[in-house]
Amino acid sequence: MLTGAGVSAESGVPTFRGQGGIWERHRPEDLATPQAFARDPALVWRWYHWRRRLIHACRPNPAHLALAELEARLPGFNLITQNVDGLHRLAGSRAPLEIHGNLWFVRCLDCGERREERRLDLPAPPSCPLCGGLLRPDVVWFGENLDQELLERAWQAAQEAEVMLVVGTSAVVRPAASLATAAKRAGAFVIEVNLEPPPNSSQVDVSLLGKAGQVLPALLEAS
Ligand code: BV8
Ligand code: ZN
Repeated sequence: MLTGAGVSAESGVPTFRGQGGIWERHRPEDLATPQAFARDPALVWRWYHWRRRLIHACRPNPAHLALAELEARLPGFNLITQNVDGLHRLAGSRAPLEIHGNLWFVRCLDCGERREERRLDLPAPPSCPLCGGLLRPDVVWFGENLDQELLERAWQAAQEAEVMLVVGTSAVVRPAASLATAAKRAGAFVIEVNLEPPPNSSQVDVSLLGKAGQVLPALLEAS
């Protein structure tokens, strides 16, 4: 499994690209980069504060629940997600590989201390309880490397997959998007679930058009 923002869309979490996406109002390089945070930590944190409050009110939708159920039924099931909203875990997925991090965790710029931070009354960047340094959202920004160990496990899962389901991603962000290509090259049958057909250059064997919250429960029924 590789999921993107489209799997959380029906929970009310805004996607990034396309109509209503959050990149419509902000340029990603203005907010989701280490340079942006260095330049204006208060502005970048305020954006995450807004997203945390919005996502806090969102519940897993039938797509998340169907994936948690599929995991329970299928041995050797791996879920890789680009989403930072934590909804797969909330739906019961046991060990989602959150390759872009999780916005419910923060990390200290100075001492590296990483901790869960669920408070919703933090309009300004919090400071580290250990060293007083600035805390940042524990997510991967553009231009930052992904966690090597997580990425290694994701490549492994992609290369060993017999079937790869790619759900709700525009597949523009690297290296996440390359995971589907790697799976395909290693012989996996690639099924895409999206509102829109894949670009013709894509390596999708079957494209299931529709909302993840409807298609995935139907796939579960049929499995
Ligand atoms: C890296 C966390 C090595 C933060 C995110 C030039 C300069 C510098 C870098 C680059 C460059 N060119 C390329 C790069 C690499 C860059 C990249 O890929 N850029 C892209 C934009 C061209 N990648 C990186 O920088 C990565 N790091 O490469 O390190 C390196 C080091 C130094 C220099 C170079 C390289 C780090 C990438 C991680 C960035 N962090 N998020 C945060 O979220 O706050 S990315 C962000 O996009 C989210 O994580 C999101 O998950 C991800 C992908 O978006 P999608 O999930 O696909 O969502 P999107 O809105 O795009 O699409 C939604 C889809 O769902 C649509 O297809 C829609 O049709 C569908 N949909 C909607 N509703 C539904 C649905 N489908 C089904 N049902 C529905 N109901
Ligand atoms: Zn610290």
